[in-house]
Amino acid sequence: MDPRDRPSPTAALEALVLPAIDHVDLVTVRLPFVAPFGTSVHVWTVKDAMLMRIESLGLTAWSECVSDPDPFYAYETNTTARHIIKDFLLPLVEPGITLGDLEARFRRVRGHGMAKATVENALLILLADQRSVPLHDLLGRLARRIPSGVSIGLKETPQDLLAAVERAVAKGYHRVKMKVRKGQDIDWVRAVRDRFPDVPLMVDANGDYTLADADHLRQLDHFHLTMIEQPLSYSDIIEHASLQREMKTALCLDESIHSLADAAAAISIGACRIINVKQGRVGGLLESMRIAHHAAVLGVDVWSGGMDETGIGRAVNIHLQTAEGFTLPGDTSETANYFDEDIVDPPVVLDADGFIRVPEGPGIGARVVPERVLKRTIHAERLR
Ligand code: OSB
Ligand code: MG
Repeated sequence: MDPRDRPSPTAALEALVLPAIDHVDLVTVRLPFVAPFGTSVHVWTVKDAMLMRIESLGLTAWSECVSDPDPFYAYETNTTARHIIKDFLLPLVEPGITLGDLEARFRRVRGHGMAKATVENALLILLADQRSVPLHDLLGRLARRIPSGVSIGLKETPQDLLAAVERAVAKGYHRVKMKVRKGQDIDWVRAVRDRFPDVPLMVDANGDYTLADADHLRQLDHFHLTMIEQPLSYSDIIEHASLQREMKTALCLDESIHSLADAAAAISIGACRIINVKQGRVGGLLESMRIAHHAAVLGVDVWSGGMDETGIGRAVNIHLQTAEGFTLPGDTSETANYFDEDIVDPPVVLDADGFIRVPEGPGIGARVVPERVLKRTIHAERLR
């Protein structure tokens, strides 16, 4: 069946009517990571998370912008997101219009998906709170257990890497992702494979290679990896199709995918066999559901990425994974993997089988603890 003939997974959401809003604040918190997190591009030692707080008729909803202070994962930063939210997106939010209307208004603003998702998530969470239903319920989905996955950053030594994989396997994570970069790849993957022959394993290069490295990358075909995430440039799709034709291992796109149109193009030219959906990167939950639905129709696997979020963004990613099409474990790990003390309670934990429970309370289903937010705040601004 032509994907366009299937019922839209977001029609009911597009019809939701926006409530009146009394106040909007942007609050940036700084949380130390339990250990530095390194990709081929940058090493982060703290999480500077820009949060949106909206107040409406006595209820308060929080969302999280997944940008960093720097442009080392995506072009958006906390500063650009603040600018776009404040000067272009928030003025378009009007009570009485539908979420679909709002999306149409947002479309005039080109790009800046993380900024758009921050606003859309805050509104969806508020709407869920107002109905006293969990976010996944508002999305029209049933609670289910979410499989877990962990993303292990670049380590100083292979021993450190093996120790981290050991901990993940002992915890019961359903799959392990390890970051790689040019020169810190084949031997490191081999070391992990020799020690853990059966663990579902994948690598993420965050765009560190070029097509000239194709022969080198082909060596990864020997390690039965579930996928290689974003081997080539953050902005490329077409060269990934060339590389995919030369490799047995499935390629997965992360940075390159900003919309349903990108995902559809990538799938149709064979640039990847798997897609990492980060709700922030693609502009929100509705576009995420459209991508996952489109992929499901075509039999392409999708999983939810992460941006080492606080409990707010982490909860949003968990609720999203109840949607149709999320077929593989995502980068959804325990809070303790990142923070000793989050701003949200309770923390995300794995059950004995390595699954994560989808919260059943209203909204994100976890409490944002005001004192912890206050203690960690490095910037705050009232927008409305
Ligand atoms: O490429 O998926 C990525 C974190 C920050 C920026 C980019 C990425 C990541 C991760 C960690 O891999 C995902 C997580 O555990 O939240
Ligand atoms: Mg990635």
